[in-house]
Amino acid sequence: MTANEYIKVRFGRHMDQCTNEEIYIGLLEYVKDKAKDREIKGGKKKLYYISAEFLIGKLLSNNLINLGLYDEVKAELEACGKSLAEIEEIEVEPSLGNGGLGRLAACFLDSIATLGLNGDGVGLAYHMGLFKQVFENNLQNEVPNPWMSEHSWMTKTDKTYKVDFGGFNVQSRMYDIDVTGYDSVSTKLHLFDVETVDESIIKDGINFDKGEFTKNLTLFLYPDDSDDNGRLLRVYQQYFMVSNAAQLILDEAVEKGSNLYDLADYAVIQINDTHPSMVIPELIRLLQIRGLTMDEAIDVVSKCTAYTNHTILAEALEKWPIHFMMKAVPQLMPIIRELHNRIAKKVSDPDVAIIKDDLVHMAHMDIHYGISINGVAALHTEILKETELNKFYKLYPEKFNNKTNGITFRRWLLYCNPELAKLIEELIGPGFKKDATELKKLEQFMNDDAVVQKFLDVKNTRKTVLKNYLAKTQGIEIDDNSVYDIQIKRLHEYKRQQMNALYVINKYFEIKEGKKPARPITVIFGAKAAPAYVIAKDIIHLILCLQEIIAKDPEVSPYLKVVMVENYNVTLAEKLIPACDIHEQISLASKEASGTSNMKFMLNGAVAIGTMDGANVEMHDFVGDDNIYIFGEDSDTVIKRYADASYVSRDYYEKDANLKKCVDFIVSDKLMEVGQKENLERLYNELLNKDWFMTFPDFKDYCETKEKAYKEFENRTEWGRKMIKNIANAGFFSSDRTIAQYNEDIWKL
Ligand code: B1N
Repeated sequence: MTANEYIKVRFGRHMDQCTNEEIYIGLLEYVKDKAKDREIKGGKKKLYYISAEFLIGKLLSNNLINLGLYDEVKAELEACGKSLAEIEEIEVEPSLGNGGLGRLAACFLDSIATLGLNGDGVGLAYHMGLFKQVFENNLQNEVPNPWMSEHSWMTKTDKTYKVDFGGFNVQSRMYDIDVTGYDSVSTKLHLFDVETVDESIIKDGINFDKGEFTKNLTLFLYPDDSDDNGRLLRVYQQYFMVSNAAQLILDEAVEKGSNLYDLADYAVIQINDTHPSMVIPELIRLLQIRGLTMDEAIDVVSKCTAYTNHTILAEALEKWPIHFMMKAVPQLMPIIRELHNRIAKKVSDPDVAIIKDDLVHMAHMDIHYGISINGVAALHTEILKETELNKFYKLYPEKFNNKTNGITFRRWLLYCNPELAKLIEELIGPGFKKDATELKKLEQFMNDDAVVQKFLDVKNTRKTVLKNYLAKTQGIEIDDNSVYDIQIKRLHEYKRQQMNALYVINKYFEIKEGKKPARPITVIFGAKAAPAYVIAKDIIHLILCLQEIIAKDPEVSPYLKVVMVENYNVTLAEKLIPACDIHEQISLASKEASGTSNMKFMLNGAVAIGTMDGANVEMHDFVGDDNIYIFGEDSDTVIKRYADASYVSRDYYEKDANLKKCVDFIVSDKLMEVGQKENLERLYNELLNKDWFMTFPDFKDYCETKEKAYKEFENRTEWGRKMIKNIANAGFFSSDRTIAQYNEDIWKL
């Protein structure tokens, strides 16, 4: 049955007689039906990828592509005067993640299904997900982001579990989303929810009544990226997630014939950051209930779990106060104490203890009682081994391994940049769609100026698409002849959006002084700040104020434009990334574990300006000095600076007149005209008295390197060669490669 026929049966009318809403619902049901016919991957041993976040993005087009129906449906729609792009706009993006960690989990599921591995995702069905960002008076506000509706990709199952908390229990329900592999089999994303959740307790933005956990358990996703607010509800959410996961895992293993002593032959669990760490004591507890001794249960579970670390920021390494645990999950504490005592008997060093100063160190438990610990980029894993987790590395060198992150090329090339995918296919054939390393073949065209021009043409097409999209959806006008310089990621001081903002100020002064850029520059930001992260919100305020004063200044606005897109999400990323010329990867060296937008931009022919941090280091290895703009201090220097506490930001400010002028502008009368004194002064003081992420030492190099990039951008053919070099070398960053490595080294499915 074609989509058209399906819709006719469903609504009793031909597609061209249906509203876009009806067509969306029809297509959703059509795709769900088609997905049902797909083989579901089976097998004895199964991977459970447990994650508090799955930032899956919109699924209609993704599923159409993966099921091989995209061209057909698009043509059917066009034949009756409808456009798939318009239908897509009806779908609400589920915001079940904060940023890179959640999006990574979604890319991984796509690759697990595509590679035909027997593995499912397990997480939570947050009713509101991450907040929606709205700007008002140049400030970020947060409002709820409901996404669940009668017609959704989630299917209600009849699986329910009882989950016990201190003093009460809840009944869960499992909902499934099909994960359609590309031209392959399907797997499932299982999201758990509680039926007693009550959306009506939300009042005034994203505030809600904290009283009853049965009403708020799965209401919101914690809005912190690489940060932690240490709140009690999070413990409840995490335990709810892992207790369901553990019950599901044991059920499925037993169903397949496990006697539970051999659980490791049936299940391997990837713990995505420490958020699911309680699965270890929970499984031990459940195995004891099912008849194993403590010794046996610990032995079994220790063979089943593997942990991925995503950050070295100390504030994000979860440590739960014992009194939280005693309140929320008292049944786990005796087990955690036992796990602690067993280690303490063998190793006396308190730095590797599971319980220290009345805090439970979740990562420590994962490392002692798991088969593997991995970092997410080569540099990050080295830092874990040599510095952050060095004592653990000395205990268990064989457990440490690196798995450099990756992205799914289905969403981040085939779907979001069809013009580029088509050009690549014309040049090297379709093989790259299944084997990303084939992109390397593009290098043979780097000296063919006619081909280079085609890549430049595709970029220009995408720049115009973005221009039109921003005009339509956000009322923002940009010049598609300008250079698009883009920084999109969560707002965090270590990612240094404030340094990019200082650069904008620097450029503003240059233009005022008569030094005009060869071509207009459009600096685009997209970022949400955690609602409680005061300085991050101040940085957003600064950027929005700069946007306003520059737009209003006729001397500057023809040459420089600042744009902060509202509510940056996956859907916007899909529009921004293909259109980008220069992407900002400017975190303080050692702080960004990997980064994944860097890979998406590279694949879409943008050139990075970045520090030697995270996966930038590996990107640089692939493309060489001429095809990426590297600047700033390296991670060794930074780590030493922290170790000897020698950094004084004010010294740089006093010595560098240009830096001083830019920093002082933050509290100038000009900015106060459109901004809030309190916010701007707080940010200014933070930079002058602390600047914990060391923007000042890198500022001069950053400005000079950007000038170099803008200058080289003007040699269009040479720039086109850089674009091709980046695309050709992006193959390594396919999540298919990453997942194959996880399977080879850890999961062994
Ligand atoms: O995980 C990504 C990396 O590419 C990024 O470099 C890294 O910053 C990101 C607590 C986190 N690390 N830690 C988090 C998210 C939510 C939360 O509540 C921490 N996110 C990252 C994928 O590896």
